[in-house]
Amino acid sequence: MEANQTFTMIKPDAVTNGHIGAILNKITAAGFRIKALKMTQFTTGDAEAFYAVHNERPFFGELVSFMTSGPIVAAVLEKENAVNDFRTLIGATNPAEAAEGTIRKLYATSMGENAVHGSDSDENAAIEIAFHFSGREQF
Ligand code: 3AN
Repeated sequence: MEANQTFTMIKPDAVTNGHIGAILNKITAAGFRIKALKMTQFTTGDAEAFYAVHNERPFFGELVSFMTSGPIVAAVLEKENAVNDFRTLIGATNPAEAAEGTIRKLYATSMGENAVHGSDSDENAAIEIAFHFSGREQF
């Protein structure tokens, strides 16, 4: 299968709780290659734009306020079947329902503060990668 890319963020809860290294380790151990990586922080405007698809959802305000509450680590990951394989590695949105051994099962605290983001399609991965990284930041 052809290698493709997905986009991830280690969210403010996991950064604050000291899980950056452990999460990156799990990602590379699962066969993903890191093609871009940076620590950054969303402004309110950035977060509202990034999550615009959710702006009618009841948790939108909570989501924006959480995602701007501290730094994140953004990354571009490459692997065969990257989008789907990464969703499997991170587990269900609600950590209580996430499978054993998944990143959310290990490191997430709640449905909102769920440790990591993973793109849900190739199309959205491309949009999310372009949102965070210029061409010269991708290797
Ligand atoms: P996923 O991140 O698994 O693709 P989505 O796309 O349904 O999940 O939701 C995007 C983000 O919105 C989630 N990662 C989570 O932080 C937040 N979120 C989703 N559902 C809820 C909820 N019921 N309450 C609070 N936050 C939520």
